[in-house]
Parts: sequence; structure tokens; C-alpha cells
Amino acid sequence: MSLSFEESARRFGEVLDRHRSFLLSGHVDIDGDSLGSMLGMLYHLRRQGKDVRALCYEPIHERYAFLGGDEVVEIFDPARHAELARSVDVFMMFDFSATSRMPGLWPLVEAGNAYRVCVDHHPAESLPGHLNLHFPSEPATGSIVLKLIEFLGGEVDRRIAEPLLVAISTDTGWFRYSNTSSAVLADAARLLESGIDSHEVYREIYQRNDTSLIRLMGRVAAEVRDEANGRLLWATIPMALVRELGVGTFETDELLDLLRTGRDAEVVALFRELEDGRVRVNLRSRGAVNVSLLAREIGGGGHRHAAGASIDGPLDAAAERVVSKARAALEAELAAAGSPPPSRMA
Ligand SMILES: [Mn+2]
Repeated sequence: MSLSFEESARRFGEVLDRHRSFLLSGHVDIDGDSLGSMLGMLYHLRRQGKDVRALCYEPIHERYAFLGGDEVVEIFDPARHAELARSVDVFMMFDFSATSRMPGLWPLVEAGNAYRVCVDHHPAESLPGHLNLHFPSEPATGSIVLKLIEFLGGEVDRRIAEPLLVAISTDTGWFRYSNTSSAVLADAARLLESGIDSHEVYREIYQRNDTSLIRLMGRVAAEVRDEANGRLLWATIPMALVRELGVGTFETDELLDLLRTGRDAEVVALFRELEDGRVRVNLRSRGAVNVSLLAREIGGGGHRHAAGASIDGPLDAAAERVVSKARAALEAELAAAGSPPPSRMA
């Protein structure tokens, strides 16, 4: 049984009243929503006089450095954090429900006595928290955190508003994706009332690319493949190319956005070869095809419009496997919608 927002927020308030030490976790491969939500809550809890620690699983991406997360978020180390995970009063996880997305930490938390709170907006079959603030209709976990803090009467000042704006703006593609509603713009408007400068936040997140990354985007885009008369666009990012151009850590949102500018693109897919030879798959849909089903088939997950997975390489074979599934899903949708299956022009 899922609780109403008011009821679950009230219960969260009781958890806050009763407990003193908190451990927060983002998800592996942390993104703007997971990090921003966690930081917003961290600052709120500290202001309530709580002991708060926060964990992630890799260095925080440079584009989020301006949030100062490096100073307060620790990289999980089982040797250093095992005792904390066992003894802390409350454990909170942000922007994920799958316990596999906190590698190594979940068994420690489960073995301890912490009251577990899951804050998430991804569709999920089972939820790991004692209290689950799980609202799949919300565009971002950051929106849930904002409403929680407001419900509890906390002040949303610049310190808290900035990470929450990062959370909400990144998950909506800077308010361009289909999850952008009047409600999310109203959330953003309340955050701006704190006095933060949205243009500065935009510049920090989206205008920090190294020239090498711009070159990478060009080289990847030059090899874009199209199928089904342009309804399916996809591209690969080989590790050899990343090394050749000397690109450091990077995110692929902009490349996905570029593919999505295709006039007829219903589904786009990007395949990125990882250091260990595995392949990160990112899928986006304009809506007709539910890419979260596709992602789940290959061991991943996500939303109807945006989903992903990590699968075994090699790169080209992995791409071909997923592209053929995407093509089939697209053709099934088109057939169901009554339009003839796409055919190549002679
Ligand atoms: Mn999210």
C-alpha cells in the first residue's frame, strides 16, 4: 500500500524527531538528481542539528563541483564505513530503489539496525525502505525532497535551493523533456525565490566542456546510424576514440540530446564502451516505445522516456543486439498504431 504524500511526509517528520544520526547514499554513477537531492536533504538535516554523513561510489563529476559536494560527500569504502552503516540511526537513499545501485553498502545496512528511508521517483516493483517516499509521477527526486522540506517547515535558502535546482533541472533536461509540467516550473520558481541565479547554475552544469569533449561529440555524431527511416538513431562511443582525443570523465546527455533532434527519431540509443570492456546503453524515446521495458530486458531499468543498462561487450555486438530489439519494439508499436511498417526507399 502506498501512502499519500502528506502521510509519508508526516511519518518522515516523526523519524526526524526520534533520531539523531543519518547516513545518506546516492546511486552508483551518481547524476545531478541523486546528488542534488542528497545534498539538499543533508543541509536541511544538519540545520536540524543532526549528525549526517553522505556517500557516493565514485568521484563527483566536475560539472557539479560548484555545489561543494566534495567537501561533504565521502566515497564509499567498506573498511571505513562498515561500522557507520551498522550503527547509524537512519539510512536514506536518493533517486533509486534497486539495492544493487549501492555496491557493497546494502548488505552492511541490512545487517544493521538503521531505519531505512527510500526517496525515489523511478518505477519500481519492490521498495527497500521501512518508509518509501516513492512518487513515480514526480519529475525528479529533487521535487520530492523540496516538498518534504517545505512540508516540515524548513527554510529553503540558497544553500538548499541550489542543489535542488540542479536535481530538478537535470532530470527535466533543463525543463525541455516531457516531464516538464506547470508543477515542476512552480517548484523551480520557488527555488529561484531563494535568490539563486539560474543562469549561473546552467553555465556551471552545461558550459564546462573541454574542447576534447566537443571533438568527441563531433566524431561520434559523424558516425550516427539511422534505421527505420530515421525513426531509430544510434551511435557508439568506442574507448579507443575517447583515449585518442584525451577525453576525461564525461556524461553523454548532450550527445543523446543531439540524436533526439532527429526529425523522425522515435527512439535513440547510445552505446558507450567502458574501461572494463562492458557497454553502457542509454535509451531515449519520444513516447510511443516504452524504453524502460527494453532496458529491463537487458538487465537495466528506467522510465518510459529514458532508460539504460550496462551489458557485456564487445561494443559493436552489444549495440547490434540492442538495436535489433529496439527496431522490433518500434515496428510492433507502429503496427499497433496502424501505420505501415517502415521500409527503405529503393
Ligand atoms: Mn531522478
